[in-house]
Amino acid sequence: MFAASVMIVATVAMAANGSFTLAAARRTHTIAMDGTRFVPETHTVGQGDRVVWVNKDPFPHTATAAGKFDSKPMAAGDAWSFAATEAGEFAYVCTLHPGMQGELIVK
Ligand SMILES: [Cu+2]
Repeated sequence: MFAASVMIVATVAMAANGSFTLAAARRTHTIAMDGTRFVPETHTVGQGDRVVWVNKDPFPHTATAAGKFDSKPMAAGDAWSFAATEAGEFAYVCTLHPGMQGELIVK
């Protein structure tokens, strides 16, 4: 039993190391949904980077660029991530609050 526990720990450590190597090459960016706004409203990322939207409001939001990406409704406190593989300038909205607009620029 003891030996099996050690093996599990070693496997987790290797996975953590692999994730760290990927994170160094491709950054992760966080955009908050806060006060019915995207913060920041415009954000530039590198192609291949990961973008994480975090809903800090006490009600649902979406991050939706028609035909490009769609978080679907995210409950309070939820996070949704998207790999920005395609270069371009993507205007997006919250479909639940159409005045809530953002732009993701992927270079
Ligand atoms: Cu919203």
